[in-house]
Amino acid sequence: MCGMADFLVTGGAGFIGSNFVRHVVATTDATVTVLDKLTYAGSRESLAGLAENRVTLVRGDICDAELVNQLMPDHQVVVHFAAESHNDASLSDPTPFVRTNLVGTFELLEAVRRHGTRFHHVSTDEVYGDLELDDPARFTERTPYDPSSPYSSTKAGSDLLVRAWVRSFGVRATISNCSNNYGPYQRVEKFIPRQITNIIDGVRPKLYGAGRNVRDWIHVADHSAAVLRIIDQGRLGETYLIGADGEKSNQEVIEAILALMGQPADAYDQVSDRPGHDLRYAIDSSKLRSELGWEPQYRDFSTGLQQTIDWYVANEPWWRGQKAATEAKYAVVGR
Ligand code: NAD
Ligand code: TDX
Repeated sequence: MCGMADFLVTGGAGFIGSNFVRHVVATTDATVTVLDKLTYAGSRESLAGLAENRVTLVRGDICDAELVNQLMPDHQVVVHFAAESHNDASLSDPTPFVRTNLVGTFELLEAVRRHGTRFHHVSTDEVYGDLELDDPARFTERTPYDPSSPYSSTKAGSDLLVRAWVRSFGVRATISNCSNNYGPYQRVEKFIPRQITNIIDGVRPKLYGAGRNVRDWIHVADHSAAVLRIIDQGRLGETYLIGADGEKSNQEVIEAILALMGQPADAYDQVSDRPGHDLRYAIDSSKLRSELGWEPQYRDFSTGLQQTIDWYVANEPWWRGQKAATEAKYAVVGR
């Protein structure tokens, strides 16, 4: 590294992190260092085409205290996306979830404490557990924490570490908890890209259980813009929920993908359910909208979904190498 970069983006070679880096490059003059371990979930190709004088990739682990401390003085803001992020993987082996999500966040907090660096922690609505299908309630910043899976419990723990470091040590941090993202560069292990790439391969999409579970979908570009807005204008120590009023059952999402890809509405298979499967997530993002004036740009799910399908059709070299190994892991658990 030479010179001062504005942002240190952990997990910037992953799905949301790489979209965030592209958003920063497109909408600001800032420079970015990406710190990413390049696990199975990260790839250099997700940052392809970005100017070298704007974005530098450092391959490394957020649990590596020495490396993290070395990078800190050269950066003004840490934007922390790095995590083990897949619920199904956390059921097969929780070990890296505890390490990266808890210990990794701890090491970053210790480094920003030492150097006085501004910190933004990216988290998930799953920390609040789940809602009943017929419950009119949505999650707010005041909803009690009640995570279900090894993934969401380690994310909840990381949020609590951030809150404690703010209160105990005066760390200058904000937290955002976002709903389910979709868009380009998402690993094919996740629901929407898995089904799009299945259909491209002539394989029937796989719906867990009856498909009644509801997720609150937001386009990744809207998430990126919200994170940047919170970094610019958010109040220190505060949590902001990010969501775009996109509640849909998994069955509705599969049927939408099938329709846009010219397949019959019933051309999918029901497979065994995920153990402990959260029923419904729903975000009330009125604090973010009223305090910081953020609004989602993608209001029509089928438009965002069509663009996402087009991206996977056009970018097969990006995902082809992941597909067989991902499906082999699902085959082991019968999903
Ligand atoms: P992802 O799995 O696509 O990317 C994670 C990235 O972190 C990868 O590039 C990986 O190589 C990197 N990484 C993992 N362990 C690391 C370590 N120890 N050190 C350095 N880098 C490491 O995940 P994503 O879907 O882009 O999620 C990013 C963040 O957003 C996560 O914190 C996740 O909890 C949160 N989030 C995700 C969603 C969603 O719908 N995907 C929704 C809300 C919040
Ligand atoms: O093949 C599938 N069939 C299916 O029905 C897969 C992979 C998933 N599903 C269901 C399970 C969920 O109800 O679709 C829904 C979405 O599944 P995932 O894409 O695995 O996401 P989810 O478990 O909801 O978590 C996601 O949103 C919150 C991200 O992976 C997390 O990182 C984020 O915190």
